[in-house]
Amino acid sequence: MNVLDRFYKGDKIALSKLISYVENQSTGYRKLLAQIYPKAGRAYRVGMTGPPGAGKSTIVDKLTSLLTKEKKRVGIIAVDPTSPFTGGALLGDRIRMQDLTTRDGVFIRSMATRGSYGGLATSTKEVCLVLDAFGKDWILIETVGVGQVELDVVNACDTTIVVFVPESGDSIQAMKAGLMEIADIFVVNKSDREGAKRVISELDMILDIRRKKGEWECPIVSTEALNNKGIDLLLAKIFEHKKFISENGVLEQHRKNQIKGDLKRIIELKVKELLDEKILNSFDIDQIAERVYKGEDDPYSAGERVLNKVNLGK
Ligand SMILES: Nc1nc2c(ncn2[C@@H]2O[C@H](COP(=O)(O)OP(=O)(O)OP(=O)(O)O)[C@@H](O)[C@H]2O)c(=O)[nH]1
Ligand SMILES: [Mg+2]
Repeated sequence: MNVLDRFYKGDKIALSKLISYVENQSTGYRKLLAQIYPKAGRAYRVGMTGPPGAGKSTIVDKLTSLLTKEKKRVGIIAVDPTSPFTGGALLGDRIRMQDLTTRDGVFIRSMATRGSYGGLATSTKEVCLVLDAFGKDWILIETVGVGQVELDVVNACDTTIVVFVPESGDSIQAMKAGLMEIADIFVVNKSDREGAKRVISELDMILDIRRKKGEWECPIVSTEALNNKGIDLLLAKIFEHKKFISENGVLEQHRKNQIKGDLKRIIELKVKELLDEKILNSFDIDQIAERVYKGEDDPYSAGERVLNKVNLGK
């Protein structure tokens, strides 16, 4: 039996292999994605971001417990764009994804490498597609930090959760505007610590200005993930958001926008590959550069001429 057959039969090792294949962008990986694509489209994706050590993995773990109790199959992706060296100081106190769970129907994957094209956000999306085609009902994505890569990753999800801790108080005012806008649900974790109430009311004030009638009212959920408190309420809010966007067409529009973005990216990649191939094979780029250098040509006209001669269709 080949890997794909085993994948369709639910073999976890085959799933791992296909994920690595896609993650490494091995030859033919796009053909593989095209093959499994019709099987995907069912999974609901939840993205979670927030400062290092906020308790994201702990929350993901507890959420996964609740979901598996409902017989849901869960895929977890931990996206970590920081190098293990710079993140080293935090590692000691960090819940490792691999330790989290060996429950039935749960699959965990960490990702840190970026593919040669499209970056980490694209690779994450493609790994999601594989998990989706494998039959996962839910995909939970955790990203460390709140930079651009993390924003891109969670933006591709259906429900986005931003996690804070009581210590975040000072930084909330200065928080990147982008982060406020992408959040569907805010979590203030480690509510057992001092300052949680203050952070919640600060957030509430900021959100109040933003709230509009008829739109999703971004809730703030207070949790103590370590003690499993508030996680049931968080899951209830996720379900509420899922229902809200499913019924008012936002989910459909979001998925269509994602498809448009994917299409553009796939075409861009193909054009770039073809261009590289054609220019390298059919034009003496060194000679053109030489002529430009000598003042016999200019790069704009030369570029135009090259483009006119390249037939990308073939
Ligand atoms: N006091 C307290 N500690 C918590 C709570 N939730 C998680 N922690 C602890 O906070 C530390 C970090 O938790 P993680 O779940 O690894 O946090 P993370 O956000 O995934 O961390 P990174 O992936 O490194 O960014 C661990 O020691 C947890 O046990 C909580 O509700 N209260
Ligand atoms: Mg973590």
